[in-house]
Formats: sequence, structure tokens, C-alpha cells
Amino acid sequence: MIKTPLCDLLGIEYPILQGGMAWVSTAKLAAAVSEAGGLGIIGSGHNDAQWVRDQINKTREMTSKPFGVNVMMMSPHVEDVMQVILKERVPVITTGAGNPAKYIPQLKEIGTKVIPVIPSVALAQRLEKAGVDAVVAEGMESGGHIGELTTMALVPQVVNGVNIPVIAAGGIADGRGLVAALALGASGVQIGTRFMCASECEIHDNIKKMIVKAKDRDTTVSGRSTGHPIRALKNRLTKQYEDMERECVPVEELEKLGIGRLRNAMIDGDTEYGTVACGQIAGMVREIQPAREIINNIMEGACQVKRALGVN
Ligand code: TUI
Repeated sequence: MIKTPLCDLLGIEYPILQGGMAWVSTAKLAAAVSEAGGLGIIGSGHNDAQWVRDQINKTREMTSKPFGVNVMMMSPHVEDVMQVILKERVPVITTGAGNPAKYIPQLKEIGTKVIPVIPSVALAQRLEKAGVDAVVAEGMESGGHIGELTTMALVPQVVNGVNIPVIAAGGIADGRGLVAALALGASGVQIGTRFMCASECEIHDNIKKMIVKAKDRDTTVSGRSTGHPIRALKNRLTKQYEDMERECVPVEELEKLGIGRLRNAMIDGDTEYGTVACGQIAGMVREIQPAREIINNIMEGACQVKRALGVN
């Protein structure tokens, strides 16, 4: 059995968080992951406060176990979404794509655990001082909006730089990845791409099939020139983006090209002109299976690795 201080902090059985992915992580997926002993997380993305409230209620109808909400700090609704989280007393929040420092005192007051996703040691240290409970150190192997460092380089440096639990993310999908993250000093992992292929995940089937077919080199990063790099599966959209970046078209035009594309992929199933955000580990995700099976498989794999290493 692998229990870490993170399990006690969050009241979960296994040190596995499900990434709170925009347009992907709905109540159904989050509840299934929490029921299976991990921490399910609703991805609020660009959705408004009412959507988030509905998803919290739906999650509570399906599970009485702890769950989380991810707040996308670049959303125009961030202020209202935070009010819903406070009112509903959500047990855990993660944040992405920005700095949640100004909301921390209120969240701490009601006992919500605050776990920002961070791409650097400096931001981890600033947020530790501001009072966060843990951080997710997310490497550039991840899907969606990414930083510059790899998981292998980022995680041990963040572990050395802070005195709170560190959760590793980016490039992790099985028991080997979990044990590797623990070896780097992490207290747990956050997994996104593999949970996109959970049976309970409500994204379009076209996208699940595309991930199952994907090989190791099939993702690419678009938008480095805009300051908001996004990793996604290569398709006609990423090719068009690449051509436009090479031709040095103005940043505003590049940004315009990306608007609504995540939704086009995940909801409408547009594999050609949607942003099929997912991580480099997509090449290892080979089947669609229930969240409980995914979690059990990761934990069994991790126990096998530990036995092979001769550690308990
Ligand atoms: O946030 C993510 N992944 C995402 S968000 C997203 S939706 C989106 N749409 C348009 C533009 C940007 C995003 C799709 N995927 N992962 C967590 C993450 N956070 N990765 C990197 C960061 C990050 C980056 C800079 C966190 C903090 C940060 O600091 C800025 C500051 O204020 O210092």
C-alpha cells in the first residue's frame, strides 16, 4: 500500500489527483475518481459560476468523498467562481494559468485546501509564503497550457525549495510514473491524459479514439510566441498555427485562431480544427476503461515496481 502525507491532508485513499481539465473534467468524471479512492477535480475552465455550482451539486449527488474544483485564473469568471467555491465550501481547489494569492486568506478561513499548479520554484515559494497547502509541479510534458521545465527537472527542485507536499504532473500515466514521482520527492501525482480516456469522461468519442491511436511524437506545442503555449495533438489546426507563426503574423491574429478551439475538440469532436489538448504520455494510453480500473491498475503497477526495487 502506498500512503503519503498527501492522502491524510486530502482525506483520500491513494495519492492520485485527476487533472481539472477545461471541457473535460465534469462532475461525472470527478465523482468516479473520488469514489475510486483518488481526488476527482471539476475543471471550471472558462465556464461561469452557475455552471460550476451545478457541477458541484452533481458531484455531491454521486459521491460523499472529498473532491476538488480547478479554477482557471485567466477566466473572465474567476471572481464569481471563487464566490461559489466559498459558498459551497468546496474541500479542495487547484488553480492554473495564474496566481491565486489574493483568494488564499478567505479560502483558508473556511478550511478549503488550496493547491496551485506551478511551473517554477519561484512561484511555488511565493505561494508557500502566502499559505497554500501543497503545490502541483507541472512539467511541460503535460497537455494544455504549459511552462518550460520538464517534470524530471522541475519536481526535485520544487521539493528542495518548499516545505509543503509537492504533487508531480506531466508525463505520468501508470504505476512506474507514480513511483518515479515519489522517488523525486513528490507526495503524489496528478494525472490528466489517462483520465480523458476514462469511460466516465464525457468528452467526444472522436477525441478518446484519437488519444488511443496517438504515438509518442504526436503532440506539439503551439503559441510559444503569444506567451500562452498549449500542448495538443498535431492536426490541421496546429499545422495552420505553425505556418502562421513562421510567417510572423501578429499575435492578435494567432490568439483569434485559438478562441473556442478547446470546446470544438472536446464537445463537438472536431479532431481536425479543434485543440486536442493532451500530454506527451498519450502514446501510452491504449484503452478506454472505468476510472476505478485506471486507479487500480496504477496502484498495482506501483506495488510491482516497489517489489522489483526491493523497497516497501
Ligand atoms: O492551466 C493549466 N492548463 C491549462 S489551462 C487551459 S485553458 C487556457 N486557455 C487559454 C489560454 C490559456 C489557458 C488549458 N490548459 N495548467 C496549469 C498551469 N499553470 N500550467 C502552467 C501554469 C502557470 C503558468 C504561469 C501557473 C502560474 C503562472 O504564473 C503566472 C504568474 O502570475 O506568476
